[in-house]
Formats: sequence, C-alpha cells, structure tokens
Amino acid sequence: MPAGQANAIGSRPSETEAYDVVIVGAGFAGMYMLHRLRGLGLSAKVFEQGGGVGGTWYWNRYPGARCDVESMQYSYSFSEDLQQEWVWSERYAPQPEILRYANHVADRFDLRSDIQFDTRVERAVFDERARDWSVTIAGGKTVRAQFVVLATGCLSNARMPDFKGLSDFAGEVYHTGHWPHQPVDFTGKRVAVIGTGSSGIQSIPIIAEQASQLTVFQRTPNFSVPARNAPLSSQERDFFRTNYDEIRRKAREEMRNGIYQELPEKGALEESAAERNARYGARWEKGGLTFTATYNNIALDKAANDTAADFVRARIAEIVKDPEVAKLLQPNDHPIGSKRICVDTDYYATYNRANVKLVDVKANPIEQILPHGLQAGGVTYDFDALVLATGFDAMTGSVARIDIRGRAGQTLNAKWEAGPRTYLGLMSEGFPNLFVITGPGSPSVLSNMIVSIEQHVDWIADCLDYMRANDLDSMEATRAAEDNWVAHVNEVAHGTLYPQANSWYMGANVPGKPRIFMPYIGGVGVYRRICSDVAAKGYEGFTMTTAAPVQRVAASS
Ligand code: NA7
Repeated sequence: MPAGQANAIGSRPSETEAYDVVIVGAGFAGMYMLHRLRGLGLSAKVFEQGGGVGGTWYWNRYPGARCDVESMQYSYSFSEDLQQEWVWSERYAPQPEILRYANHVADRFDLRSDIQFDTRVERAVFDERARDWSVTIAGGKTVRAQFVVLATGCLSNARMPDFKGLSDFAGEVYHTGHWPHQPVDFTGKRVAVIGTGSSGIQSIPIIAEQASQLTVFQRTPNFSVPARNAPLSSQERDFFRTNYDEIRRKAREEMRNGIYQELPEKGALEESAAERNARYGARWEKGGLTFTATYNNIALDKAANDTAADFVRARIAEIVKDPEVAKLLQPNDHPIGSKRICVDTDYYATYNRANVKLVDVKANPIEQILPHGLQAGGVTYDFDALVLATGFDAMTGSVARIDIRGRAGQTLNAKWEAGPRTYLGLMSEGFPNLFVITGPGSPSVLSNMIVSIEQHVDWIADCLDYMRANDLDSMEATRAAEDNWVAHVNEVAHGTLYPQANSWYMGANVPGKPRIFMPYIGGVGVYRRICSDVAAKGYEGFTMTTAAPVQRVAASS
C-alpha cells in the first residue's frame, strides 16, 4: 500500500509519508518482515543504511567469509518454491552466494520498491497523544508510523578498537565487518591481522596465501573445528528438498539451536575415554558446528566440557608443527562452546607456513599503532596493510546508535544502561509499538538466525493482524512481564557454562558495556512455544489499547 494510504490498523486520518510500519534494516529480517506486512495489506517502508539488501552479508565481505550454518538450512523456509528452486553450491555458502540469494529474494518478491537504501535512521520518538512514532532519517526528514520494527541485526555494528595512533597508520586499514566492495589484493604485501574470532579465523588462511608476510596478533585463542566444506551434490540437495517439511519442523520445534541434526543421547562421562575419542573423532571428520553436540552435557557440565576441549587442544598440537605456536593457539580460558565455536578451513595449518607469524598480545598488549606497523610489548612490527578482525558491538550496538525515545521521553539507551531489558526479546516496557527482531532476550545468535528471524517476523505479523481484527492500536510489554522474563533469561544462562567466558554474548568485548548474558539460551523450540502461548492467551504480559479517533499533526517531510 503506498504512503498516504496507511492507517489500516488504527483507522487514523491519512497524511503524507505515514506508514503502518517502518522497518529499520533490509537484511534477512527486514526483507521477510516487509513481505509479510504486504501480505496483510499493511503499508510499510524499510530504511536501510547500506546500498543493498543482505544486512550482515552486505557488510562482511572479507576474504573467506562464509556462514557457519549449512546452506540448506541457512535459508528461508517461508516460500516452498524458493526453497525448492534456489541452488546452493557448497555445504557452507560463501558470502557472495548468500548476498546473491538475498538479492534474488528481493527481486523475486519485488521488495525493492518499498526499501530506501543508503538511508540511516537516526531517531524514533513515540508520540503518546497520537500513539505512533515519528522516525527521522539522515538529512532530517521525518515520517510517521504506527509501528516500528528494528530489524537491525545482531552482528552489524563493526567495532573499531581504540588503539592509540590508529589514524596515523600510513597503509591501508580494513575492518572485516565493513569490508570494501572492490576486491582487496594483498599480493606481495606485509599484512597484519588483529583478532582471532570467527572473522579472523576465516580470513587468515586466505590472506596468508596472498601476502608476502602475515603477522597475526592474538589476544585470546578460540576453539575452531574444521568446516569440511565441499560442493553440494544433487543428492544432498535432493535429500533436503524432499524432506524439507520435516527438517524445518524439527529445526524449529525440537532443536535448541534451530539446526536440524542428530541429537546426542548420552553425556560425555557415560563413555570410556576411547569411546569418547572415537565419537569426537567422527564429528571432527564430519566437520561443522555440531561438534559441541557430540554429547548432551557439553554446555552444562565442566568435566564433560573438558573432554571436548582436550580433544580439540590435542588436534591443534597435532596440526601445528611448532610446539610453542601450538601452545599459544590452544584455548584455556573458557569452556569450549561458551564463546561461539569457529568453523574453519585450514586455520591451524596456516601457522605452519613460513610467511605466517603469531604474536601473543595478551602477554604483550598492543601499545600503539605506528605509521608503518605497530608496537606491542616494546617490540615493533612492520607491515603495509592492517586488517582489524576485532568484532562487533553485538546485539545491542545497532539499536543503541538510534536515538529511540519512548513514553515520557525516556531513551532506550538510558533504559538499557545496565544491560538490555526486554519481554521475550521482542519489546521493551515504555516503548509501545516498537518491536525488535531477534533482540536481546531471544535465542538469536545462539541459533540458526534465519529460523529465529522467521519465527519473530511471523509472531509480529500475526500480532499486528490480531490488533487490526480487534481494533487495537497500541501495545506495550508490562513491567512485571519484562522483569520476569529478564530474570528467567538470566537464570537459564547461569545454569550453563556460557557466562564463564568473556564473550560478546556477555558484552565483554566492548569496554564499559554491561556484563549480562544477552541471548536466551533455553532453546528455540522452548522459546517458540512460550511465544505461541503468550499469543494464544491474548498476548499475555502485554497491554493493548483500543483505537480511538485522534487528531494528528501533519508530518514534516
Ligand atoms: P569476535 O568473535 O568478537 O572476535 C574479535 C577478535 O578481536 C577477538 O579475538 C578479540 O580478542 C580481538 N580483539 C578485539 N579487540 C582487540 C584489541 N583491542 N586488541 C587485540 N585483540 C582484540 O568477532 P568476529 O568478527 O571474529 O566474529 C563475530 C561473530 O560473527 C562470530 O561469533 C560468528 O557468529 C560470526 P578477545 O577475544 O577480545 O581477547
């Protein structure tokens, strides 16, 4: 529905640039949200900061970037034709292919006409009298919307480290989360990579092949398992296509992480050391994230966890020839899986190359960036190009960059100062008609993101449909429901080993960010049932207000 013909939910007077819903972000969440809202006959406008669709896959273009969830499962399920027709080429899709898929979806469902690209949303202010939002985009233009949906992504706000002297570096500087659109060629160059999270671990083997010399600055080693990536055969694709109904159902309802897989029946300590080694060995050979699902208690029991961690440490010692380097690469400070485990291709073996050097910046912190290198622990390292694989202000970073003001002028940043507070990860008390897709307090980053995105989008769309059918125009989480949910999220997290790691799940990678375990770890199946029950009980824990005729102030444009 075009602008000016909005107001399908609360029957308000029409005006220029007014929408039923403004969606912030055109990644996988924003695109599907738009598609569902159109299906309901609601008017929606998407504002996207980037020049194209794809969200995190639009920005993360670093060499070696690929999804750590298998392609046949990291894909939309809402369209049977789409999932039957799209041809994934590899077990783990590389970033360019995921971006092609996002563009295909945008074209196939004709989404672009309602997406405004290269447009940052700067401000969203709730008008208590009109019970709608005034949304200001870069350049100062304001539009009105009854609802705002933040589809801003969990890993889309690249974090620049605050190294002294960074701006003085004379060579090229790249952040993995904000990579240029043109290919970057490191051939013959001396390159430095700072950071050994997933982005570092994926890019280091490729950069090492190009660079004349690669120096990796590692503060904390991470656990990584081989991807065993390979072209997908037509039989493998057909298996999924034939069984998609059941595979998707199991992923949504029965799996903790939204990934269809064989579930372990036993705990790690129920088997002998030899049996465990064989089982870990088989998973290691198979490759992929499911390594930590070899046993059912790896995330819960430290002794069980140690058996998996020891297995990976032993593989590192086997692969890396220099024992000192191997020791540096072996993680010892956190339980395996309590930080997102990495999935790599030849990461550890890369350190056997003559042109690759590993520097421990935990023992010798980086003191400053110099015009032609950096100084750490009093030693100077020279290089021509610097790659910052230093991660994101995850989960809340992109929301925090928008000046969001709810009832009584309260800002979301002030409310979340001590850590994000939501009911179901979907709404925050004091901010009516503002939804967050895969927000803190929902499984989000602990899951196959597309499964979680589809669940949230469907829940929000059904909710808006319900409001329209019942002549309701405003909805808000109650304080009590939010308090209970925050306590529950916290309690479930502390029943696991996850809070023991200084991870971005905890906000620990951003100086000054409150340490709180942000995602909901109860599992996507459990979570989905809770959300469905809430809806079935007439949106229990939310207050909803009946639409009343109101006089609206004309929007400035
Ligand atoms: P991560 O996982 O947050 O990794 C960032 C890395 O950068 C990590 O090794 C950090 O070490 C390191 N880092 C950050 N700041 C510094 C400074 N100041 N000095 C030295 N080292 C630093 O981000 P990724 O982009 O790799 O991956 C994020 C997610 O994307 C990943 O989990 C997948 O789900 C996809 P630290 O551990 O903080 O000591």
